[in-house]
Amino acid sequence: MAPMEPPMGAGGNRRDFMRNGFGSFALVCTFAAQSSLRGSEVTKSSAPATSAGRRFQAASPFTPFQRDLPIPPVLAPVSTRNGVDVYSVDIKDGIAEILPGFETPIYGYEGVYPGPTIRAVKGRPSVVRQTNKLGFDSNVHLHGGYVPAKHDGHPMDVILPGKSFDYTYPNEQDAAMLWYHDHAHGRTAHTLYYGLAGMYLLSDERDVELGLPQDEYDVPLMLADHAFNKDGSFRYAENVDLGFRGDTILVNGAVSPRMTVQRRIYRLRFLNASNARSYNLKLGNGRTMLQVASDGGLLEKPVSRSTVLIHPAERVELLVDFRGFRPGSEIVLQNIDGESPGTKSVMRFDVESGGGAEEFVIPTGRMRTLEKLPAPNASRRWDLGLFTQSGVQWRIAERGFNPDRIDVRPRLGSSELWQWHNPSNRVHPMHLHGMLFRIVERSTGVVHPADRGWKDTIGVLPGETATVQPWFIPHTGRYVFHCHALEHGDKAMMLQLEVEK
Ligand SMILES: [Cu+2]
Repeated sequence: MAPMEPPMGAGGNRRDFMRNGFGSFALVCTFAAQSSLRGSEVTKSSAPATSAGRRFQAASPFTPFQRDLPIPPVLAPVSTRNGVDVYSVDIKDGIAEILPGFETPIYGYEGVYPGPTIRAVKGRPSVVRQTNKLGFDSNVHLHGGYVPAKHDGHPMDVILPGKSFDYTYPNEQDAAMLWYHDHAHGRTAHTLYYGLAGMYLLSDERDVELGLPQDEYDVPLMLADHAFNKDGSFRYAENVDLGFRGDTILVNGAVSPRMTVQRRIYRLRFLNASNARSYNLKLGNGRTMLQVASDGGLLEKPVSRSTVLIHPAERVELLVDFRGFRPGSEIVLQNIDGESPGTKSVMRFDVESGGGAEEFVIPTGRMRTLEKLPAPNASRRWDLGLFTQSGVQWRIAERGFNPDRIDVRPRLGSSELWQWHNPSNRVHPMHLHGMLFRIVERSTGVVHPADRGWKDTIGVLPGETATVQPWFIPHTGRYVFHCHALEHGDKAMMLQLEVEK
């Protein structure tokens, strides 16, 4: 394996990274008071003494709800050949303006953060030519996709600097909110944190038949927690046990933004692209939201929810009906598990007057019939644990990742029962590549109706034993399954399976 490059965007060096990464700039909130802001929006004279007070002073770059929600650009195909859409993406350094007046160096697909959204249609394959213009190995994993092993972005299948790879995506599965991100082994905590993530929205005619909101009323939302250095660059400090925790929530790359909404129904598609933080989402007034989809697409029936827990790498799609709100209402979406003002405010919806005729509907009956799985023909238990004999590492069934070892060889078309046993005090969002599973049982209680659809990631809670049933379709070959707390996955919490004919 190539030596690890320092995980810096443009303009950084290893020494700066080490200093900033491991120093004790305890509270980024102090940033506003000390900053040398180019646009000088910050006035520090009347700053209150506490960091929380500073954060909520108007006009700090960390003040929530100051920026309109950005929507990542939709990638246009460079060509269409025989019904296949061909895209071209450069993986490269870029600069994002996340804090007004500051430049934040990133790694980005097409140099932007979040990466451009790819909109694909079921039955219509796409080819994405990814060119690695970074100085170190990269690759691309389509998370949640039924993708041939060669195109899955296995951690050892990398694109060398200066090279390209054509990822072919069949798009044969039902509509779902997928996402794409770097998966080069050992550095995903750095590369995702520094920006290598984008959304991949696969649609089919069922969305239209059901009358679900479309176009501007169908909104992709990428959540990620970050922290900042005084120069506006991302601050990262490695913590292999806890995983990274930032003190600021970004939605589509903006600090707790606001979104103007009409008095209509919206489909809000949340992706948790954070390294290791889980969110517990709640609308400010406790109004219920209707969950229509999870990782693997539509649920059988919509599920009414007042809070929604979303772990790293999971997706949750909610319908929110703003017709019941008065014009001028400001509705905050909170993360009730946040530990500080900056990690509690996710975003705000500002309801406009007017609204017009609603052309979308809220489904009330069955949206989808989930396929029946074959009876399981094996049962396995995977213990999730910390290993501290040679530095801090994580283990699955007392094993760390070894690319030369296949840990399980299921047969194509079969299914098994996999029991995740988590005696540790961390959440482990366990993810299976290239395939989907169903949640069968949780020791902490019944399986929530919203968790009964197709899944590719399950947040296994501290002390919990969760049983899932993967279905090993539709491709043979070598894949991985791992913890999606990125610091855990990088530090060996990953095993390999090979699906055999
Ligand atoms: Cu983990």
